[in-house]
Amino acid sequence: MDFVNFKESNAFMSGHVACPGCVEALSMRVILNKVGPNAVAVVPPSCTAVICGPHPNSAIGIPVYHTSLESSGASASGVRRALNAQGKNDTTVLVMAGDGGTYDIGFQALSSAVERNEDILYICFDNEGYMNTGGQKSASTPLHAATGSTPAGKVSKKKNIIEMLAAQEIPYVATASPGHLEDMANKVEKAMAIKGMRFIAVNIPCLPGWGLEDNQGITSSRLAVECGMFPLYEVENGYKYTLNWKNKDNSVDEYLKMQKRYRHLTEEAINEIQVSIDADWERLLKKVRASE
Ligand SMILES: Cc1ncc(C[n+]2csc(CCOP(=O)(O)OP(=O)(O)O)c2C)c(N)n1
Ligand code: SF4
Ligand SMILES: [Mg+2]
Repeated sequence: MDFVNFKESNAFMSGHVACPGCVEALSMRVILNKVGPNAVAVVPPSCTAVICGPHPNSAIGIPVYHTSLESSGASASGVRRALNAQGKNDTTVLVMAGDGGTYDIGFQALSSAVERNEDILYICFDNEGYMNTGGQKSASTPLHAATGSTPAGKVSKKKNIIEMLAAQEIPYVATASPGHLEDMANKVEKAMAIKGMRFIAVNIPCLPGWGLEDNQGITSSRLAVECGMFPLYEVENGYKYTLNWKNKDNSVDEYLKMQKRYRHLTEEAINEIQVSIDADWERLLKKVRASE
């Protein structure tokens, strides 16, 4: 069992309105406790915004700027500069956004902020769809997953935002999982020690959106890592790749079977997913070896 090395500081409070069992709430607790009180959050519309809740009843212990879905990267850049102008260069600017607000609608503002190497810690809670609006597909939705707007299954692959940001030579980009909380806490700590743009995508199995039981969030996120659907890795300055979970040991079968969004799959479709995951894993291994 993972031991999470942080001191509880009431950065995230009980009484929030996440779905019971949601591992995004658990992840927020770990991340906010690691970031600490000297921070300002920038949050676009998303489950995160709902979980944070409105002032003065916010569930999180730092100020929150609720921005628009398009503009987290730009809003956070403005907050950063305003803080710097006040001499508060050591205050963390923490974006917490969903995949729709990151891979799709907010991508232009994010990509610009990365290009300017703004001093921002950007967390993307990646539940692979527009979940607080009822579960529509995003660019992050994986191949063949059924969503409200792709009821027969998505016809394209999940967009690989990690590689896109690595191509921009971002100082730090990583993936994290609520099934590996110590690794998540370590990554936040590492990112906090780096200046410039940092990005962590956190895999969030969405209970209603993926068709999971309330107690299956952690198991699903662990299986995602173990079967290679969501590899745990980091890329520093665009070239130094580190794999944090090396033992890809499961086929995708068990992972897919837990989720109602995949219940329509044929054997052929499952095989297509397996082939695609295996090929992505091999490509990732080559990059890891090349940077050793
Ligand atoms: C430009 C724009 N389009 C649509 C919306 C409506 N909207 C609010 S939240 C949301 C879903 C966001 O999805 P994601 O970023 O993945 O967050 P999640 O709800 O999954 O946590 C949408 C479509 C909006 N606020 N702004
Ligand atoms: S809709 Fe999904 S991601 Fe959002 S709070 Fe509920 S379980 Fe969590
Ligand atoms: Mg989402």
